[in-house]
Amino acid sequence: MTFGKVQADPYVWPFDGPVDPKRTALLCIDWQIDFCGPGGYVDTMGYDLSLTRAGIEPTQKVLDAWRSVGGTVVHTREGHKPDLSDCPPNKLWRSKQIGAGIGDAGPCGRILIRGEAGWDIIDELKPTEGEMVVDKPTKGAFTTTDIDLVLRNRGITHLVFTGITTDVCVHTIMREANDLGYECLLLEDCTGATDYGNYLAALNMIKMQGGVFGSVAPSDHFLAALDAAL
Ligand code: C5J
Repeated sequence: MTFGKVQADPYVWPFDGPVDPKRTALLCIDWQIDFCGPGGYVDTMGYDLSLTRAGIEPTQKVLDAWRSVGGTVVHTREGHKPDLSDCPPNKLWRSKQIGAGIGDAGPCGRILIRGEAGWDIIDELKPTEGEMVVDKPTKGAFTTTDIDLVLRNRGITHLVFTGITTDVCVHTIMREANDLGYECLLLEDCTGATDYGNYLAALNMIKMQGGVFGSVAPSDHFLAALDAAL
């Protein structure tokens, strides 16, 4: 039966019944200027911003629909303390190698530092009052924040992923969540990577072994399932 379920690849999602907005959270991962805005971290590294910006519009549509049904929304932000005490020396060193040192001054303030302009979430996808915002100094979120505790307290068992970058923070968080038993879906047009080949590979990796990390679908399939489920 697919009523209220998402036509996804490699399996119709979720595995256990129609989409249930009470048990499902929409994740908006690292939609920050540093990852998709002019003058941010990704831009300073010289990557093509159109790749990480590609998912903004589809994510806005999903976010609007999800908010209208009162679903839980969780935003994450990657960033470090101003004194860099939570930045591992190897992460800092590598960022300097590529010319975008964490904590260095850039057009959007200090790169990847909490409170700076570049660390902010882009206007198009700004959190609204009451939405959860998770700050993490890491690619993942489950080992360094209270996200798991908060989701479990709300009875959340299913996660729908949007965000950037597909192959780094999105994948890391999806893998963490999947290991903890969350039923995960990635919306393929609501994400992007700094390299198109890596984006495609990241989608493909999820689909291996019958959905080793969950399932993947276009956002309009999710919206159709949501309509049907309601
Ligand atoms: C990266 C992220 N790519 N949000 N962070 O360093 O994917």
